[in-house]
Amino acid sequence: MEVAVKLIITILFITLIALTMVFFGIFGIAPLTRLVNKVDKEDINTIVVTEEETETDVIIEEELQGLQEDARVTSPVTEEGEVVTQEGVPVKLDVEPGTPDAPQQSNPISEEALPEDTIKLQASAAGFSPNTFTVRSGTAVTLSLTTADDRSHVFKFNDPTLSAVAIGVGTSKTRAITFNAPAKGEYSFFCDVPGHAGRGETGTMTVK
Ligand SMILES: [Cu+2]
Repeated sequence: MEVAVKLIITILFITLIALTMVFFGIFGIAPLTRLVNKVDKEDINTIVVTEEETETDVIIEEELQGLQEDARVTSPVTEEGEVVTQEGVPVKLDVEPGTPDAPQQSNPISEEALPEDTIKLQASAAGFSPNTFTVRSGTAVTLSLTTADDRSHVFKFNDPTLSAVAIGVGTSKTRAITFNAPAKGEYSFFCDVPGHAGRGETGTMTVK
């Protein structure tokens, strides 16, 4: 009889220890371990992302240094086709040209270096050539302006919602700007050099 009681007590004792281990396993030590692991992984991810950005910065800088001084590019375009600032924020089209939120015009660039789908305009006393072009609403449009005479020219839209989209070029130079085409409609443009619009340097962009 005494032996049976001892056996039952031993079994109960072992069961208690086992239950305690399971309890701590579920609610105690194991979740803590998981939490620590999670924190570690997040830290690692943060570090990795930072390193990637640094590497990208270095690559971009090297690429810029490798390019000729006169081949500085326009504002970057995301994979989704949105034109953004250097900080990755979508550009604004109703701000002063050249301000940080505006799409940036390139430095003087050769026409051959421009993307294939660039809309290439020439400006001279004879006007813009072509003086009409059509783009699709929302798409990233690269527009270039080349002077075809010995004057400077400044491309601007009349619509204040596109005030940021402007290109100013000197003699025999080409510059480009990239922006997302606005809502469907017709947008007239002109040369902002005094006297130039009056002699016919005007045109229309159609957005479909
Ligand atoms: Cu002009």
